[in-house]
Amino acid sequence: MSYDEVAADPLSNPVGGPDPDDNIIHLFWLQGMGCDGCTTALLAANRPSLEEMVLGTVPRIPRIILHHPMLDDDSGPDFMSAYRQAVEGTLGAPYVVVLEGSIPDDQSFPGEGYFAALGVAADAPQGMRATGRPDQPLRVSDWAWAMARRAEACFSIGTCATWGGIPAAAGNITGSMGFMDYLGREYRSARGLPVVNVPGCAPIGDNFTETLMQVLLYFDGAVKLPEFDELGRPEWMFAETVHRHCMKAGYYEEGVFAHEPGDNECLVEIGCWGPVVQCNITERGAINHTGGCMIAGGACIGCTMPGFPDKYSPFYKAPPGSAVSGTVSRIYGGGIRRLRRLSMTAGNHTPIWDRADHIPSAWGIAAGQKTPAQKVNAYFYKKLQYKGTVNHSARNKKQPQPGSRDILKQKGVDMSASVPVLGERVVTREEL
Ligand code: FSX
Repeated sequence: MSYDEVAADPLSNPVGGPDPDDNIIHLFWLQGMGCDGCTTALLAANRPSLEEMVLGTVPRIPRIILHHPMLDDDSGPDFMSAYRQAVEGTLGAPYVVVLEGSIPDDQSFPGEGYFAALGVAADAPQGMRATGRPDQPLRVSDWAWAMARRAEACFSIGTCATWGGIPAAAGNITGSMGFMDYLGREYRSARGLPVVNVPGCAPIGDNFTETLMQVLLYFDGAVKLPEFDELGRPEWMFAETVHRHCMKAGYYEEGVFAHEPGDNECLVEIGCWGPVVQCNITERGAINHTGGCMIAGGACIGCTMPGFPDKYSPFYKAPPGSAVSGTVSRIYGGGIRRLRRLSMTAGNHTPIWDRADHIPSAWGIAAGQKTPAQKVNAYFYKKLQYKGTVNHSARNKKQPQPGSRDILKQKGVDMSASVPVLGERVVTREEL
């Protein structure tokens, strides 16, 4: 069942929910050509966290039995036996497969060559290619192919597993590719799903755990199948560009640009591709809604995109398109910025002192000290602002001038004696 078919009947659940008496699901982690950053991202996830998933504390989600080459207690044949049972169909429970890192093209090697391995020939399930000695490593590419057939769903975590990523960049000899590329366009899991893709180098851990939870909730019948885009990404995470939610986007709008990484301003002129990159890091942050590339002062290098890294390199150069958009932004943004400064200055002063010649605090400009630009801006701005509604500017003018003790003192009033202010007697500090 494809995404399209499921979308036509969103609550369809072709296999049914997990057995409530046996509410577990195995998660087999495969590591291809990567840097283990995806595992680090998984460990940093907290909505939900790996701990919550393996403890089975997420409502309506089966408890996850994690099989991970780096995180498992077991090793050797004890660790590999569950992988073998999954391929042979004797595991006794459903499972999903998660691939981290890309699949190298070691299938092209006749015989025993490999770039990424898991287990040895002695661990091989029936039918898996295992040549040579019993201690000969088994290829991850063979495991991925053998396990995908019975998997409830297959996930790519990270850009390497999704599109090929750095191991597929120019000059790499491994011929690496993404999980979807490897399994083929027609691949569907036991539940009818194509490979689910959660890119990013490294990915946001929460993007992965949230997607996994959404798919498991769908299997449970609790929710509709989540929306995925035409590239198999969670649509709600990757539809928007980095720039749209970037905390530095306001600088771009006003035509103010950073000169070096770490500067506060928009980073587009020092190599940021955020305006054309689909990623939610500026919304979600890296870990626990904190940090992330632009938040930490780093330019977006397009790491979630299929074209990464070659279509976004060299990372230190500004994207060619930014020369045009940046120049336009400097011209109109510069004007907008100056007008906003006028409004900001006005907004930083209280209306009660607008007519006074003596200002008792920092948030007022003496009437005689306003610049012509401030006066003109205030006049027309207020006209437009209050048009068709209550004119608070006019009402402010009818307000009595407050009797600040500072102003009274400047006017020569004896401040050692109590004074009447607005008809009331104000006592001195000494009298208090
Ligand atoms: Fe790739 Fe994973 Fe980049 Fe690394 O292992 S997505 S190199 S940060 O983390 O595969």
